[in-house]
Amino acid sequence: MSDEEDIILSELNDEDLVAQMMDDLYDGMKEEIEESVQILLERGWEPYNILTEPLVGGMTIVGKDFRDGILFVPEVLLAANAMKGGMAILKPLLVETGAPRMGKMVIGTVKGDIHDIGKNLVSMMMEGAGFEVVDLGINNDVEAYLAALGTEEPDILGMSALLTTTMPYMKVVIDTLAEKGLRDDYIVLVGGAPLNEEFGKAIGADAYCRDAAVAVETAKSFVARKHNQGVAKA
Ligand code: B1M
Repeated sequence: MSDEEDIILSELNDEDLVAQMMDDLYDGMKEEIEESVQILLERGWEPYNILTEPLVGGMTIVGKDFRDGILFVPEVLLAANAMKGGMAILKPLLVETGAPRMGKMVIGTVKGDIHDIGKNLVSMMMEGAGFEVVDLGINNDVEAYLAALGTEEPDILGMSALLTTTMPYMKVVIDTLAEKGLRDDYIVLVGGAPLNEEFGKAIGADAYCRDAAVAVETAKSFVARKHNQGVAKA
């Protein structure tokens, strides 16, 4: 029997359990991740801290080894699957906060891009903060965004891109909104690992959001500003 098989997750202290979860995420061990998430919840951990420390922290390590050619797509897919297992347990806890209704957001990953973990995390945190979220999924072209904006009439359009090759597509969407005279109808927030503030400004977004927590804070402040402007005009 290997050392791995001897580990009883519930007997590890918090620090060792978090380290073990990062290893398990790396190895794509979904059931172990789910069990560990439950253990941390039972120990009184805040769902947000479970998301950010072992899960997002573990995925950062996966990302580095993926970049360096130590991990390949199949392994990263397994890690992503394990992460999603943990996120599924946390989602209802993040969403059921009883927060007052804040506004509505349509969000999707842009055309050519199938990364959805970060976007899903943003959706969960936004819902937890009281926003209604319509998630368009991955690989959205400009027509898909426009159609959803038309039917859903949100306050916010959120776009996610994880590839340097797909992030320019955000500008295509924003330019199309401008051409149709719709740009000022929405707060446009963008995010994803390769973006930065400068890029957000350059493409004409209202703001770049570094992570899900920043997305929530940014959305809240823009929506409050929009409402105040509405009151001022009335
Ligand atoms: Co891919 N991948 N991947 N990948 N992948 C990256 C992005 C990469 C940086 C890895 C690396 O080389 N280090 C690299 C991109 C390099 C570049 O463009 N410069 C890369 C590559 C190259 C690729 C492929 C091209 C590999 C290949 O096929 N040869 C391929 C592309 C497929 C495609 O999209 N067309 C590919 C495929 C995949 C998998 C399918 C295996 C898998 C995705 C599974 C899935 O998402 N369901 C995958 C994964 C998992 C990653 C890494 C390892 C992890 C991404 C992730 O989930 N992070 C990633 C490495 C990395 O980013 N370090 C990598 C965790 C997540 C919580 O963070 O997504 O950054 P993140 O989201 C954050 C913030 O960015 C922000 O908030 C989130 C939460 O805090 N945010 C927003 C994100 N979206 C937002 C939207 C907002 C606001 C904030 O709107 C308002």
